[in-house]
Amino acid sequence: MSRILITGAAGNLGKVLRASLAGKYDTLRLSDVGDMDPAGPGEEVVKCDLANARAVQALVDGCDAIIHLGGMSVENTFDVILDANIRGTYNIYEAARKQGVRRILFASSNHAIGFHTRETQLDARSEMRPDSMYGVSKGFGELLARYYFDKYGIETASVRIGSCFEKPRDRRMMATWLSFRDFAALVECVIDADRVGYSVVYGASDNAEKWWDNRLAGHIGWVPQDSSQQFSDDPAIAGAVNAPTDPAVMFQGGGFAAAGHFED
Ligand code: NAI
Ligand code: 15L
Repeated sequence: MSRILITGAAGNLGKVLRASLAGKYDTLRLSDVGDMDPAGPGEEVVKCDLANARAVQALVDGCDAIIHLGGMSVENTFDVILDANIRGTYNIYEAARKQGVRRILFASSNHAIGFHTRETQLDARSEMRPDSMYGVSKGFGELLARYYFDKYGIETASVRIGSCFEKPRDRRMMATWLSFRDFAALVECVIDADRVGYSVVYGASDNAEKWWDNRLAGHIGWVPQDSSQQFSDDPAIAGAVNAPTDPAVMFQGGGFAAAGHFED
């Protein structure tokens, strides 16, 4: 794998990967609809709207693998989700098929399964239960990836990322937290694995409260190193009082499950 395309490169996780993957592959092609820092050594910077099919064809040309992070990363109106996440992800897979890209990491989300209750243990075979239109769009992306593997052999790891931030922001994130270091290591495992096939991976660190079992993704070889326990004394965590019948507490998707519909 010598040229890796990262979509969503101007976003939080795109910036994390830009730094952590620097120098590890021949070329990082960094893309976003938003502004990015100029290209450094071993980098190419390409501004592109994922909803523009022709621009995405050109963007993907010459790439060996794609880390597809770009899109609307929280709940929004259907029109916004449609262009950024549904059309955008379709354009990426079509471009991959036409340009011969063999492997993709799709940044899915815990919100594809967010209506499972907190006491439910999930693995890669668990039913999708999206908690938002955003979660529905991630479910679409996962199914699209499954289809492009079965029909065209394009490998994908659909990573159902939990909460990838510097530190957990509330009690729920003690279970869903994914450290930047563990995230970057997971991305490298997906790029470097002998075979990914079609895989679903839950993106959480080695936290004490666990909802997700990654044994069915053991072939990817990712072993998270960090734990949210180091933050258990943080006032946002230790001081919080959570009612067990509050939908934001009952469901794995937290506030996304409790929120109303975003009108167009
Ligand atoms: P972010 O919102 O910081 O970054 C997303 C980037 O996508 C932005 O820079 C934005 O400009 C770009 N983008 C949006 N629409 C676009 C379009 N039409 N064309 C081109 N680029 C477009 O999100 P973050 O936190 O970096 O997340 C990255 C990915 O991981 C997203 O797909 C998100 O849904 C997913 N994810 C992130 C989680 C987290 O905890 N950070 C949790 C679960 C999933
Ligand atoms: C996500 O999918 C979002 O992109 C992120 O901003 C967080 O809200 C995260 O899920 C979460 O569930 O904590």
